[in-house]
Amino acid sequence: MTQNFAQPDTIRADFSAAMSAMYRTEVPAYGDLLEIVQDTNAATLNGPSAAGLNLTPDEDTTRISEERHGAIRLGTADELAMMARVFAVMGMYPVGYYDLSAAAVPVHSTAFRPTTRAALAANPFRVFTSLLRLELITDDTLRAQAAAILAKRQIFTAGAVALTEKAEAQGGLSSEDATKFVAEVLETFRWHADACVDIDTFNQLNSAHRLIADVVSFKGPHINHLTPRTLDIDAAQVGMVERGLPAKAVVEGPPRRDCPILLRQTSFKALEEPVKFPSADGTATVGSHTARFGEIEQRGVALTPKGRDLYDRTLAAVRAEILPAGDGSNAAAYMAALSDAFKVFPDDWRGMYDQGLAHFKFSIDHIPDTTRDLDTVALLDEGVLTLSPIIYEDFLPVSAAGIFQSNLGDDAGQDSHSASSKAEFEKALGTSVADEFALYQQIEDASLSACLDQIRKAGQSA
Ligand code: OOG
Ligand code: NI
Repeated sequence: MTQNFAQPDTIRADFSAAMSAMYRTEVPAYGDLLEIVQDTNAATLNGPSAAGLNLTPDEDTTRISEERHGAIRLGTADELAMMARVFAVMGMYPVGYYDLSAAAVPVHSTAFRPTTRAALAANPFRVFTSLLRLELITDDTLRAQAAAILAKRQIFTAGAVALTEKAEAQGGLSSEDATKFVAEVLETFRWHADACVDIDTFNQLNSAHRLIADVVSFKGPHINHLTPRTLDIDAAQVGMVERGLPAKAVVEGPPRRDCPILLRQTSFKALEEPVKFPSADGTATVGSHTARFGEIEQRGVALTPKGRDLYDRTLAAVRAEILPAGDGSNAAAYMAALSDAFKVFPDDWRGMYDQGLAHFKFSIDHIPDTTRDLDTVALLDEGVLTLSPIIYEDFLPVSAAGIFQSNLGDDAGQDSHSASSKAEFEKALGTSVADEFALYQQIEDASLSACLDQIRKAGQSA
C-alpha cells in the first residue's frame, strides 16, 4: 500500500512553499528579501567564486532557491510533543538542543529538519522550535496566570490532529490527504491580530519578558521569520540596506571566507504590528506588538567536534575583547577583529579535511590504474577523489541569542538564568533529539565507502 502514499519529502516541500506564500502576504518585506537573495545567488553562481565553493550540482545548487528556515515558540510540553508528531509526517525530526537561557532568553529549543542526505537534497526546510520555560517567571501569580492561559488554547486545528493520527496509523498519507494536511497545519503558523488576553495581562507578561508575552498572548505560535539562504551574505546585506531594509550592522557567526564554514546570519528588526486586545466588557483595546522580523543566512561546511571547538574558542576570544554594539558603532572594528582571529582556521577545503576540522562528501574524478591500496589521503593527492563540503544544516546558539536579542530590543538584558535542561526538554518532546555531529559523520562515512566500493569493483573487473 505504501506506494500510494505521498512522499514525506514532497509534503515538506509543499508545506515550505505554502508557508512562504503565506508569509509573503503577511510580511511584504519578505518578498524583497527573496528578490535580493535570488539576485545575489544568481550572481555568485555565475561569478568567479562559484568554482571555489565546490557545491555538488543537483544536490546543493538546485535546492538553493527553495531553501528556508522558520522559527516558532511554543508554550507547553503538549504543544511541543504534538508539533514533533506533525513534523514527522513531513520527514522532519528534532536535531540538537539549544539552551538560550544563558542569553537571558527564557526558552530552550531544537531544530526540526530532514536528516538523511537524500531528504536534505530534496528539500532541507527546517524550523527552529523553542519551548517557553515558564519556571523562569519569578512572580508566582503571573506564572500561574500564564500557565492557565496556555492550558486553554489549542494551537492545532481538529483537521491537523486527525490527519496526523491517520498518517501515524496508516504509515503515510494519500496525496489528497497530504494536500489537506498542509493547509490544516499552516493554520498553526498564521499571525493573529487578535490577542487572547486583555491589554493589562499583555503588559504584565511583557514586563516579565517580551518573549513570554509573545508566546502566551496569542492563539498560536505565529511563524516569526522565514529565512532564505544566500550564497553571499555580504552582498545581500548591501542589497538590504539599498532597499531601505534596516539590516543589523554586524553579520552573526564566522567572518567572510573563501571556503565558508557553519552559518552566517543577519536580520532586520521586528515589525510593530497593531493588535486588538479583548476587554472583559466585550470591547477591545488596540495596542501593538513586535513579533516578526526578516533574516537571511549563508551556510558553509559542517564542522567536526574538533572544528567546532576551534570555532567556539576563536569566537569567544574575539567576543571577550570586543562585543558588537547594538547601534553598529563598532561594527567595522568587530569584523576586523573576527577576520584576524580566524586566520587560525585554514581557508581551503583540503586543509580543513587534513586537520579533521570539517565534514566532506567524496566523489570520484577517475578510476586509478591500481586499486591495491586505497588510502584516502593518497587518493585525494592523486586527484582520484575530490572533496565537496557537507553543508551545515543546524543553528548556532550565540547567533540565535543575538537574533532573539536584537529583535527584542537591545536592552533585553544580559543576566543568565538557571542551568541548561536537555533532559527536561526531551521529556516534553516525548523523544530524544538527534546528535548533529553524528548525522554529519554518517553522511561523510557513507559517501567515502560508496566511492571506495566503486573503485574496488572497477579494479576487479579491469
Ligand atoms: C528563533 C531565533 C533563532 C536562528 O536563525 O538562529 C533562529 C526565534 O527568534 O524564535 O531562528
Ligand atoms: Ni533564524
